[in-house]
Amino acid sequence: MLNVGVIGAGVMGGFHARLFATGIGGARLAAVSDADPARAEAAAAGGEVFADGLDLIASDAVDAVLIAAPDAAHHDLVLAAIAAGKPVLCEKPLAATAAECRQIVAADARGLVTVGFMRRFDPAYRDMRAALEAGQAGVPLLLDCAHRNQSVPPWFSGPMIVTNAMVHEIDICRWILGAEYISVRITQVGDAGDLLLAELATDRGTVVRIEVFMNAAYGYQIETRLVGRGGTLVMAEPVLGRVRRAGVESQPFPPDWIGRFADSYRLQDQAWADAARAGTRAPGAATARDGLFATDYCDQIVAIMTGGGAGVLQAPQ
Ligand code: ISE
Repeated sequence: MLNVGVIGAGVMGGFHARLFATGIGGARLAAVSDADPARAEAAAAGGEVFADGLDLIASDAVDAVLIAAPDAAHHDLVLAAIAAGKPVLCEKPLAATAAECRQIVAADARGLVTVGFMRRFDPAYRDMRAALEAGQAGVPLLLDCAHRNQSVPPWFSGPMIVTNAMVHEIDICRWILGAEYISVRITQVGDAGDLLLAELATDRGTVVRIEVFMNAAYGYQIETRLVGRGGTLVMAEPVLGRVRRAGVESQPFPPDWIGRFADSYRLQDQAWADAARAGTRAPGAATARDGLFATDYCDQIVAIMTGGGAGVLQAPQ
């Protein structure tokens, strides 16, 4: 049995803690830490409670660590888990800056670090990647993505549309195509700064087009279409149950990403726990290096967005 400690008991930490307390085979929730003791206690479901994540990492009761603390704390916590020799699953981003990610990559010689890009475990994305690999679309020309949130809180500021939201497409499109980005053109639509279009060229010739709309109002939705020379792949969206009423059929959207990706988080956490028990890495999971690439590309995109809207992207080192 793998004893998992969860650091952070906010929305994501609380969600992961529930998964390990109730539904991940071969693993159990051993401990939770949070600066707010009541929140930690509520999420711990009877496990040990710590005020400081570093104490949780050092505890003999914890075999593996899941980090869902605020982004700025990731770097120190991940390095502490590596130093303790414990497998660690860190929510994205791996760290707040590319320089911090680089330190983690350098320290992670044993490959203990996994970054929580959970879309890599989403059955719909996996199907699309497998279909592409099986030649169903031929040569991929365009990967067209939309990422819409119902609304964002007031503290969600300018660059976060890239570093907090678009970062998922930056990672998953690299993963689907096996390609790196070489340039980007950004269009900010409207005055509110809540709709962004990015057109990225890749080194394999495919164009990646990403719409991120943070205040789409109607619900949370992810749409992805891969147009190839030999066929088009349209990503399936989970159907939440249709309502037929008064001559109309309607289909609800989830209010947020947990509704859309609950299954992906579960599959990710299960695969990570299985691999941690076996002393290996979960196939397909994002490594520390993938975390560095995502953060580095996002930093470059933010700089380009601020400085005019189009520019060359350097391969992260
Ligand atoms: C949020 O932080 C996430 O990580 C979600 O997966 C993403 O879809 C959302 O746009 C972000 O704000």
